Amino acid sequence: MTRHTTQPIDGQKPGTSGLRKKTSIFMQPDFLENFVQATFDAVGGVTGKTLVLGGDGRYFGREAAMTILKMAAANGAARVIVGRGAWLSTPAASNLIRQRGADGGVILSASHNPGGPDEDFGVKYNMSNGGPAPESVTSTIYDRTQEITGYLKLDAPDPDLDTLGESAMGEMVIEVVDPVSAYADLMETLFDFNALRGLFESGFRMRMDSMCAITGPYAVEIFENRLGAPKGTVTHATPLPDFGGMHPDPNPTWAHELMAEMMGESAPDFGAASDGDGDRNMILGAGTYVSPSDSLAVLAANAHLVPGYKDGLKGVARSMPTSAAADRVAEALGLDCYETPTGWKFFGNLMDAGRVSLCGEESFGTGSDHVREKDGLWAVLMWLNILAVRKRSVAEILSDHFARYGRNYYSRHDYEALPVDLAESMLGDLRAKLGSLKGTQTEGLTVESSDEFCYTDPVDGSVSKGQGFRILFEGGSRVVLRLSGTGTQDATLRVYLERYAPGPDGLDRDPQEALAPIIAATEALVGIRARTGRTGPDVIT
Ligand code: VG1
Ligand code: CO
Repeated sequence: MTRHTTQPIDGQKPGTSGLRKKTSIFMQPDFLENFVQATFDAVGGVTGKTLVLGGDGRYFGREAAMTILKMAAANGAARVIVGRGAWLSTPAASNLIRQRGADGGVILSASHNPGGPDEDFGVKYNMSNGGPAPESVTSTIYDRTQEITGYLKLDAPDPDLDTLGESAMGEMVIEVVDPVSAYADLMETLFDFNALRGLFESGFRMRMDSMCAITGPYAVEIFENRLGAPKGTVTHATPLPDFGGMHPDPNPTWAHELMAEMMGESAPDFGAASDGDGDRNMILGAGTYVSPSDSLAVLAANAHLVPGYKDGLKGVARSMPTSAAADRVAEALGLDCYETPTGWKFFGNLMDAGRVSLCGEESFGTGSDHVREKDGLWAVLMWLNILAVRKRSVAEILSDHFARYGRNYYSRHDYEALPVDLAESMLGDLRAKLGSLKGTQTEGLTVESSDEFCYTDPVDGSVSKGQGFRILFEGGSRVVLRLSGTGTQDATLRVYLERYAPGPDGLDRDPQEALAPIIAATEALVGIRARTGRTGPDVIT
């Protein structure tokens, strides 16, 4: 055991999902070590514990894994289960923690943020339930980073992370496992693999874009090897340290190659993409884009067709900015529906307590209680299984859904790289006038209510304040505004727009056009363009 003296480093406050920084900051002396020691301390030490370790293969991941192994050994951990090459997708890490009964895990990823020496890196701690540490733990981690004076790190040679099997580091066992197999096996327990093989045998064409990120090996194993999809179904299938220069965020802007193929002539029947660490998904049909909020609703309505959910769902949860499309399904099915703050960590208690089995976020995240993270490939398999049973196209399933439940037109507008002061003062001014907005008329809309979302966890009673500004208009339209908690520099303003159309008419409009009055009303009330000088959002999803 070797003790190194250190001193607190500013800026180690975990955000929406772990600590994310420029890679160069993570590579500065003691930066990673301080955060990891603070994390170990915050969870009561790791003496005698078993941990899972892995990440999305981005630049600095392998080096970070080596450091964390040496620290775990010096801190007395009994065993660390590592994905070969320090690779594990986020949902696969969650699964391993649960399946192996580990005490927790460290995930090395900045998720959908780009990777490389000049891009982003991240570290996240997950608990023994397999889910991200709750706010009570992340705030203890942060407190600890501000008072840290030393960390423990074994002076040992770098371990071999490329050979499966066990080795010793000091008193600790390092177990290198295949990152894919346990996860792929779990998927076989949830989905009808025979039906899916039949689907591909019948000539069904799919394109899966892994965006040079971690799902490549998982998707090749599941779709091509186990389900018989033609070789080459999965593109960008090799995880690269810089994601091949791609921005591994599965949305129409960043997955533009896939979009072009799916919107073009002779498009495949089904298209999907996932993000850096494999927890996000985008779903497409030939000529059809499925918004994530609608995807959650469709999965809720059809889950009983999938073997793993044949007895029905326990309940449904969505993050507050996610559209209420899933609420309508929950109501029809008589299910409880929960509204949580942004970030998967808020779903964990609800799943552990058996209150919900399906969760989703508008940010291309969907998942169930099979793990405690959102799960990109799981969502793709859910859609495939539903398509195989219903024998309808993605477009038909979507239009059936809207005809039955109505349509929640929805879009998110992101304004990136805003000066932090400007973004904060804009929202500060909005906060100041929140109480007086009721009754305001603008652009033909009347404000019905407005508030700042505060969440009380129904399981443990913990309270999370300041989780986004909501302005509701009469008639059920709304806008939500909040600042991103995953960026690594400047501020990103997220504006979430929603309008409900009950049908039967007006269900196939362009969302931007359907939302135009709300976009205009938001500008009148908040003045985003006026104050930032921008002419429009940087990313529209
Ligand atoms: C974003 C999304 C949020 C998601 C989070 C982590 O957070 O909006 O819904 O849970 O990313 O996803 P923010 O604070 O930037 O809005 V991932 O795939 O980056 O772990
Ligand atoms: Co992610």
